[in-house]
Amino acid sequence: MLLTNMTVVTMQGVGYGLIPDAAIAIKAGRIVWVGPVADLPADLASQPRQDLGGRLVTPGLIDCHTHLVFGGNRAREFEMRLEGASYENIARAGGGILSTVKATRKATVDALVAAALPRLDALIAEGVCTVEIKSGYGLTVTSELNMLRAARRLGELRRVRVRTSYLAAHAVPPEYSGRADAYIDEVCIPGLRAAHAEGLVDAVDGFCEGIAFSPDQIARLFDVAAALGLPVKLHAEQLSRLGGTALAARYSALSADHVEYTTEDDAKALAAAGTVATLLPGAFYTLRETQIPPVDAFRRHGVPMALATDANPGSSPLFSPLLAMNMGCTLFRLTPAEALAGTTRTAACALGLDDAGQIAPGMRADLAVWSVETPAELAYPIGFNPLYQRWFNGEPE
Ligand code: DI6
Ligand code: FE
Repeated sequence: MLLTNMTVVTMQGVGYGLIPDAAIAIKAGRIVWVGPVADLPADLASQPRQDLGGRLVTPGLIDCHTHLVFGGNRAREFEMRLEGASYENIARAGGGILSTVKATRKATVDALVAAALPRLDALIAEGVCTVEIKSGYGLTVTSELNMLRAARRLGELRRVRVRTSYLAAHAVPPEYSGRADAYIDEVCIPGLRAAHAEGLVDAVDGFCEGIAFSPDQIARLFDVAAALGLPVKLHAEQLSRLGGTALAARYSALSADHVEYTTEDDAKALAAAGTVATLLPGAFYTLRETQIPPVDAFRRHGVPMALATDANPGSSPLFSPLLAMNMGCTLFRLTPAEALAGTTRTAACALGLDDAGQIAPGMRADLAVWSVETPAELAYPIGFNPLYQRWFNGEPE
């Protein structure tokens, strides 16, 4: 198959890597050639063609941080925050994450899948081809495994690639109240071994925060992940500075996520470790935070920045990667090119994937075709979706 008559945003090298009047050749789900149509090799020129009408083609989007699988919703908590309660106070009073835990424990795998499908469809409708999905609302071995089984099932029901993260270290459940260490030893670690044995874990995640787990507790879990050969990532420095970013760097994490309270020294450590900083403006917006992640320090030290929805029922009920890009620009002052890199090339790094997020020979043919003229038009509008067509694994829909 040969795609022609488009501008390709390769996301190769620095910036967009634009190729005007381009062609892309696809074979067996992979890109085999991309370049100006004038340079097309003769053997490819005779392939069946699809004319894309002068549109813009980017890599299929990658949402590298979501909590798409959960039971219930937190609309009441939204109202409580508007009445003056804070996110942390609600959490400490047993609401917040723990209220979603109650609903998630009651749900069957089928019910979790059914509830998550429309959320996943919202991402797909905006050109998402790869999505990361975390556990973390079960907090028992069985319920965490069920969340991951639901995530895997979603990847079978839709034409999308799902990468799972095991996030049992998300909150201390009521039955372990005041005994976070015992929870790590008795649930998180055995649950990780069980989930890994079932092939359910692509990465291990944690929430390093005053309302969740300390760096030492997370480190014990990460030691087990390392022994199992699993990569790690971490919710770090979202609401306060506990040293989670430095911990993530020490374990050569794929990513440190949120990172609002990360410092310049932390940025240096991330750069040295090759760890991505994943920015989550949906949570910043929802919680009306004021501490902006140190984007300038990340730039100065060459820390790659990813950008994701953090789609979840509490701190970031955001199911639009395009709006995440707009928020990344407006709230965090990313350039539109950084925002697009954050949802393509760098998002792939944050998931440890080397075959997605760029348009180049050897990459998966996951593409998003947009009815726009320039790539900045993706991040610029609010609540408008210019997706024309999505290609997944070399097939259009
Ligand atoms: N940080 C987040 O943004 C989500 N989890 C986390 O550790 C929020 C989860 C929730 O509020 O339900
Ligand atoms: Fe999160």
